Amino acid sequence: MKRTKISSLATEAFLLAIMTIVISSCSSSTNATTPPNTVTMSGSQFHPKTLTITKGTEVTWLNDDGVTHTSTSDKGIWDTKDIEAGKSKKIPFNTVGTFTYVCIYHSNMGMVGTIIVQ
Ligand SMILES: [Cu+2]
Repeated sequence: MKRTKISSLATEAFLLAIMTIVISSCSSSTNATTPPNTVTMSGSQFHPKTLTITKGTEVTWLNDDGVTHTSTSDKGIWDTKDIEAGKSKKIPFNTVGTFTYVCIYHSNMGMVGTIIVQ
């Protein structure tokens, strides 16, 4: 009887551990901790690929990858130049419009994005 109680406690502890892992992995996959107006660079892709902001706000590009990336307007409007792993750069957007951009190193891998300013 005593043995049964111990094993059920162990089972509860195990289930609690699993639930904690599931909950924490869910919150990271939904980017709950990502600040607004931020484009994360990971897996040599921009996340989100299209970001809509209001005129007058800054967009932060955050490099969450192991390699250097850039955010470079394909019309020459802005260029963050190199953003090293773990670093970030901000660009202000004061003009309404749709702006496409690339990472100069990985555009051939589909590392392209769009900022829509309203
Ligand atoms: Cu890149």
